[in-house]
Amino acid sequence: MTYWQPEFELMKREELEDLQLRRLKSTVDRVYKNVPFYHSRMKEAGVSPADIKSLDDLARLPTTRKANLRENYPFGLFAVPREQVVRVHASSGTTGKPTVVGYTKNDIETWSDIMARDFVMVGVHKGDVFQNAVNYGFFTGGLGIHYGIERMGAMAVPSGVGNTERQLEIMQDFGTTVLHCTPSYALYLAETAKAKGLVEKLKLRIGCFGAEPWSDEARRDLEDALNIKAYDSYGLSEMFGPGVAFECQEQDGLHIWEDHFLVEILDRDGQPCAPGEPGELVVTSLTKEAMPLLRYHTGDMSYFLDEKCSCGRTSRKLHRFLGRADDMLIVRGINVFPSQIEDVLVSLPEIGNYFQVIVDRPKHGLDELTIQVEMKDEAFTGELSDLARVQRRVEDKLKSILNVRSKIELVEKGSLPRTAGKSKKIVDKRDVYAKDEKAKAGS
Ligand code: DLL
Repeated sequence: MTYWQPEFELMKREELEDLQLRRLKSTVDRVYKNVPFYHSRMKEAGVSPADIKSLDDLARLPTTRKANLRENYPFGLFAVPREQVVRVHASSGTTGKPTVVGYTKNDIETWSDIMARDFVMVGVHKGDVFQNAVNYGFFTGGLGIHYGIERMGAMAVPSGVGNTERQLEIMQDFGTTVLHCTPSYALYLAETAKAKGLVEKLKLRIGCFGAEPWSDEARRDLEDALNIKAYDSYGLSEMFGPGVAFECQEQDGLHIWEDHFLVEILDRDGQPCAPGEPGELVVTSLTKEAMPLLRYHTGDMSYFLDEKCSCGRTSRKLHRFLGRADDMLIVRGINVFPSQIEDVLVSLPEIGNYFQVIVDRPKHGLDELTIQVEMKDEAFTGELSDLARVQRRVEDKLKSILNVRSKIELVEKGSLPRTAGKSKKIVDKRDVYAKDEKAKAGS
């Protein structure tokens, strides 16, 4: 077994907790002194840096949410003078002002080591040709992954986003062995490679996929289609970017790097969830310099897997993400996670990997859940009665899992939108109505 930083990856629990406490104290001290937002929030909560005596005192600290980043746009949460910030990344800002995150030189070093740790963990070697097929801009998946590849010594191929034909050409010409992109783009690449009869010409061994939720079945499809082992990669810009949690070769949960991140799983009321109970991942950064965050609500739902991992790493593992707390649909009062829908769809042999969930509320009516799904070519017999049978089968299976009826619309393969970035699987038309009503009320 190879490790990038065995001194941290294999650290005994007591040593790790000592380290976490030291780092937590230092982080709290720095934000109290240097970030007016945290200074006033801590004063309001009646807690000072001297009160942090054990890891349990974490619960006394104020929490941070995405809205707080927006309110402090662009640099208001920096804990170091602006001159020490050597890079920024930003979110796209589709839901308001973009949120900006900053990095010192040390932050870039720390992040590169975290990424290198992840890649070595899944078996990437120095000689590997590593194609990074994501956006190299404000998105952290471009430069974040890139620096990690260079740090551990494989060859970085910054192919960037889109242009699928060219991506596949590069893969063949350069002999790409490791691919990083979003899982939805990987599925599209796989589909295109198969259609062009290119799969045999590829040398891929490993796929690292993340930045959006995906399922175990999608993993199996990708592994079969591309002859690779596929690993789940989780991260968020507010905590550097990619690399926060990553699967090891056991492919059974994501190791979260607890020497850098102090993690909690909390329920809706902000109370810790019982082991195995899903809740929201809340993270405190322990080593970030430019923009440390206390108890950041990620909005991502998961739970701790508390068994020891046979890879030897001692950090706790998280179950594959179930979706976002705010993605959770409430349809006729029932909580529905898009990941539950995906799990059902991908388990049916007739159904392909693309789907879109549309939630609508007819005037004065009940919520309606419509799911457009692409059928696999081989499942098309041309007989209408066969289509109706598949449709019923999917509807029944979904009803038994979700406890709410949905309408299935079977669509032709290739007709749902493909994207090279994060895919949009949910269209909630009810929001539009809400806005219309607000607009009407205001006029
Ligand atoms: O998506 C960082 C990243 C880049 C992660 C490349 C992995 C690979 P943001 O754009 O800030 O950062 O989006 C973060 O994406 O809060 C999750 O909701 C979602 N997300 C990221 N990875 C996963 C994953 C990057 N493996 C947001 N499974 C997070 C499920 C994920 N959701």
